[in-house]
Amino acid sequence: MPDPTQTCPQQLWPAPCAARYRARGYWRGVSFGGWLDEIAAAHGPREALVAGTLRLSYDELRNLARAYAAGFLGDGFAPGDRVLVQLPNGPAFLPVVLGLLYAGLVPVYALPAHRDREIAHLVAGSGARALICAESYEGFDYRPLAEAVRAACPSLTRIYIDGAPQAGMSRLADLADTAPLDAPVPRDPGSVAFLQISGGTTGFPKLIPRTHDDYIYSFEASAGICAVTPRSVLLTALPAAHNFPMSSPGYFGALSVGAKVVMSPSPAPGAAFPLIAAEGVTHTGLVPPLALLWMQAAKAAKHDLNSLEVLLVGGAKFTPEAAAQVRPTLGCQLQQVFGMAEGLVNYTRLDDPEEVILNTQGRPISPDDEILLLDEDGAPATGGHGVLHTRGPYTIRAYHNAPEANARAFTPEGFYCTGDIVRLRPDGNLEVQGRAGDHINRAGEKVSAEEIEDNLIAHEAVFDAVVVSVPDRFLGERSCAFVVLHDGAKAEDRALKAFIRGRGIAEFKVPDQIVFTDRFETTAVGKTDRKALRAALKKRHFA
Ligand code: J2J
Repeated sequence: MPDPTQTCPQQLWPAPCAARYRARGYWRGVSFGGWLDEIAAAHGPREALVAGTLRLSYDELRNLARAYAAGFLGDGFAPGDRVLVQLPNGPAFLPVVLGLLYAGLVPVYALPAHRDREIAHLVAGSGARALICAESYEGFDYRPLAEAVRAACPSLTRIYIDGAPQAGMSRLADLADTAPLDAPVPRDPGSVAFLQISGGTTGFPKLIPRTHDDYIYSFEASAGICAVTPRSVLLTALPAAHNFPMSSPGYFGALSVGAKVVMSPSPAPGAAFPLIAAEGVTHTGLVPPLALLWMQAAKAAKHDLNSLEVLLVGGAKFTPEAAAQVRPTLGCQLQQVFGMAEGLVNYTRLDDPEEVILNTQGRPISPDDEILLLDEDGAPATGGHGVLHTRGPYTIRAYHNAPEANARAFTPEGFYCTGDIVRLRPDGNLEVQGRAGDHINRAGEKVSAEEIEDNLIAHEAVFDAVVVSVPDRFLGERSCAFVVLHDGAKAEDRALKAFIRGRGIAEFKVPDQIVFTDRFETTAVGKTDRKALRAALKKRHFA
């Protein structure tokens, strides 16, 4: 087992690439700590963050982050230590994350929806020494989860609770009372700033190491492409730990130009619309199912949404028909975004012809983003469509601590295999056409078929299980599990779902539908080829 605290050499860009990215000005050589000082110096008294009743200027945001930074260091953490952050879109999220980065600590992001099995996996994979979570959110008490993870993971010594801690845990807010750190803890801008989670096609989520240099480039360039200016107001509606609301252009992109960031506790229209009206929100990002919901809700909305200028939609395919409804219903411009936490992000440009904005997922951020289309056997694709492979100044070269996944997901030349089947149009824009991999894109959350299968097979009555994605009018895709029981065994749909929940995984991974079947016709498709089996089952039942 590789050491979870070490960076593997494959993670680093080859020296000539790194030199080019620096020479071209993509990598500015600034760490997140330095970046926070830069934005505070440039925009000090301007409003930076609105979250619940908290309102902070850039100066105040930096001071609070500096206090957290001093607090973490005072608790004995050393630069480079990893800290798991599982916080909802509330007042604590940004000051805490910026505090960690200022102290040279490495956040490991998790979603509020994750449960103990996933959190333990992320802690073990990163060697995290501390865990930060809310006391409760959406009716779930995170403290027993944190304690269970600590019991399972020897690296984890400290638990910070945003709210009331249990015995043996610390109160997060106490850290904010520490005398602020004067200057950021120096970090190599080429080093890993944080670990992001991948949607994952196989097994558990993998950890994505993003460096200061590459990430700051991606969101600063995104802010320009999305026309975020100091007078912009960006609403963070999607879960803040996701790469999309973080960096496309995200709250980091907004802060980089002196705009105001508003955190919405939920992406539901009931929470977001009043904030749009009250704060004059100009930009936000949504996954397609939420965009559909907002367009529906806007027809009867009591709130004034006139301030909205740009709606970014991505994370899953937005149909041209739905795309055409954005301006008539929400009165703002659509910007499609096709990105991934591993790096590459494509945008339609705001001055593109309507046809491009409605029908494509745009083109890359950087002139140095390389696009390679291969067929499913790895040969150069013909006819302008194939599986998208990419490398460039903000796309990782390897996952953290995952040699087997790396062997599958990266070519020897360092291209990341996205698993997305795309068409590259002559005008340079990409159209996402499907996926080569086996995951379910459930309302933008990527769920690995294999991970659900493994959880189902753990049930004593289950002999075998195969999970496929099924088109869903609202979610885009939903999961359907085909289950074969052991001879004579009995299990019901509801009991199996409850079993999966009880194993400590996020609710969005519980199969939406379970179909019991006698056996899989493995002979027809080859015994071990689960990919072919998935395709055959899907075709037979849902074609
Ligand atoms: C079709 N599929 C899409 C799109 C992502 C910005 C926006 C999204 C993500 C994201 C992100 C799609 N049409 N417009 O990180 O910075 C699918 C593809 C892709 C996978 C990545 C960002 N936009 N997808 O969704 O890491 O299959 O990032 O490979 O969660 O989502 O998922 P994720």
